[in-house]
Amino acid sequence: MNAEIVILTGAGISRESGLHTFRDVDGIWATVNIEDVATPQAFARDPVRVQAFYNARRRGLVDAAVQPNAAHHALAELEREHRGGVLVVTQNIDDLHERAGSRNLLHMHGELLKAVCAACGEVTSRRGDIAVDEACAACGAVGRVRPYVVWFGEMPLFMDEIAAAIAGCSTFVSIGTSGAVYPAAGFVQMARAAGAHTVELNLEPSQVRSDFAEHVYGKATEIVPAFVERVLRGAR
Ligand code: BV8
Repeated sequence: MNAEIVILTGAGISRESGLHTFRDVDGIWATVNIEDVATPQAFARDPVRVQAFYNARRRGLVDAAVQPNAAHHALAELEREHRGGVLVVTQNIDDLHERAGSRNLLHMHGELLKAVCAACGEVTSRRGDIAVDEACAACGAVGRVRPYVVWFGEMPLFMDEIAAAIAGCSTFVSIGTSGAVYPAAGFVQMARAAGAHTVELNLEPSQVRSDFAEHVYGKATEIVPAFVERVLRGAR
């Protein structure tokens, strides 16, 4: 997957679409503990609570009020117009990048609108709730169907493709992420080691701000279209 520009996105890019982030004052982790809903142990201990947490987020995402915003659309335009190739690696489990038109896209933490059977690995599209005692349509196992989401302590998806893309890129851009979660927060160091120019676009400095060569702070719907405009006009 050779792309001149690799872009990492986090919850901040979807904030202006109405989806909450995680670590802002009104974020998801302000009202619920990661250990209670976003680990394999939590799922084993209390599947009712974990399924309810993701069913509520899935219902929120399929709400017609939630639409891609100008930042998602700007990245899709950059992919269409930039000849050197663009890859978006998102930590987000929403589908707003796809709906804005991004195609070269990797969901490293999974997708809220998919389910996976922990018994047989079958991945299916899912817009409705997942029931705790659901039987897998492929293998029949009961109670093993879970959100297709990477929990804490689980290996993120597409790590080999992401490492290869970062090793070959000339510009690495991070948008709307606090730099709190690894391995995603370490990608900027991999990009610097590969000689890429590194840019942080965020509402405020992230926890890995000092790893970036360039910084632009502001709301994603304002700074991302402006950044894309600069790149497409030829200036970096
Ligand atoms: C793994 C899916 C290993 C679930 C998520 C020390 C070092 C290295 C690793 C660790 C460590 N200690 C613990 C670990 C492991 C752990 C980790 O990093 N923990 C953290 C808390 C310290 N990592 C893991 O467990 C990962 N796996 O390491 O596996 C392994 C090895 C071998 C074999 C097996 C396993 C897995 C991590 C994935 C967890 N799942 N998501 C779900 O969504 O429910 S991660 C979770 O945080 C979120 O989903 C999100 O994807 C991710 C990052 O959050 P952000 O997207 O950055 O959101 P946040 O709210 O934090 O920030 C938003 C930013 O936006 C803010 O900066 C804000 O200013 C900005 N913003 C707000 N509004 C706007 C804006 N910007 C622009 N415009 C706006 N309008």
